[in-house]
Amino acid sequence: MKTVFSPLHNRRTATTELDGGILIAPHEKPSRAETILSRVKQQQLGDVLPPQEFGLAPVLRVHTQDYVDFLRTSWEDWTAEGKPGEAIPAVWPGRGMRHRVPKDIDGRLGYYSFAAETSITEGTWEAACASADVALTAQALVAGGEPAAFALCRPPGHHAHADLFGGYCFFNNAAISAQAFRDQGARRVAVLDVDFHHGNGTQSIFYQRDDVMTISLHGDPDLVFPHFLGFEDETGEGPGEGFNMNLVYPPGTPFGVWRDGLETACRRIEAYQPDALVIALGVDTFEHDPISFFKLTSADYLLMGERLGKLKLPTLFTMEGGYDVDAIGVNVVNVLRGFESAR
Ligand code: OKP
Ligand code: MG
Ligand code: ZN
Repeated sequence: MKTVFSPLHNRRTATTELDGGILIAPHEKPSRAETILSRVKQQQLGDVLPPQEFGLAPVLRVHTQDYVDFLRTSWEDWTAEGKPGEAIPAVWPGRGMRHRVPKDIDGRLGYYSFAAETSITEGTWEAACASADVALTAQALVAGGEPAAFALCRPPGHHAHADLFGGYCFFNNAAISAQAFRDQGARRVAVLDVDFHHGNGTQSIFYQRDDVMTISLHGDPDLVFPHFLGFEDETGEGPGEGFNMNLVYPPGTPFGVWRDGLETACRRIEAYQPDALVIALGVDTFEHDPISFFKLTSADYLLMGERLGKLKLPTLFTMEGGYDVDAIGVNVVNVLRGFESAR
């Protein structure tokens, strides 16, 4: 399958992540994408293409205009105030407070975020735009008849809501792509999130809709990020009731257990009969991932890919998490090769 990749991912080079009360070097770093790209080439997965530019119209199908404007200007607004470091939110509209957009940049950072680990930096906007273009270019390949394509997105996207950044995510590349499939005539689209973390942004964007089904397998949010969404009783709302599924697992979960959830998810997708499938592909389910607690091995990713391939659906993979950089290339390409072996 073809891979879409942009060197502009490199415009996002944050130096800080708030973790454990100190600022650490971010887990979500440029070498992640470069390592995956090297493995794609070394394993000859297929051609590597640059993205086309789609502009903001397809992004605005999923994100609000005011959020997009905020992201575009936030670094400028931050530096104009003479702030010495990276732009980190530190205040939020808590319970009982007003949900209105303040003028001040500190206020707007809080209004448009749900977490503080993710700093906005010079180049973040450019990288986020390039990441969306990567997803949309791969989506166009699949819409144009390719059986599958790999969008090597960075920064990732699945935590981003219509108007919230956080969890290393700014634009929700999987949601933007799912909406693009719909806008190009797909009747139903399924988004399956196999990243270790709950795809809270994707869930939230489609929660009241039955035309995009969202399913996520993830670590129990009672114990891990994003903490405030992703429980199994969240099944959708209004017309969307029955079209969101969360499959939650405890610390130490091995592939033998996780795979039952994958099977449940795949059967639900088969019953839904979508015209296209988007896989939010994170490999932070890996046994040695530094921030996660599942126990998948590198060989397990081949089996994961095989099951996904058996769905026999036009499939777009968008890159999400995975923080053991030494293994990330092997694990990602194992999913994609496993997928192809089943077709
Ligand atoms: C992004 B993606 C580490 C806390 C990390 C943020 C996790 C974001 C994950 N001590 N909190 O889903 O891989
Ligand atoms: Mg997930
Ligand atoms: Zn993750």
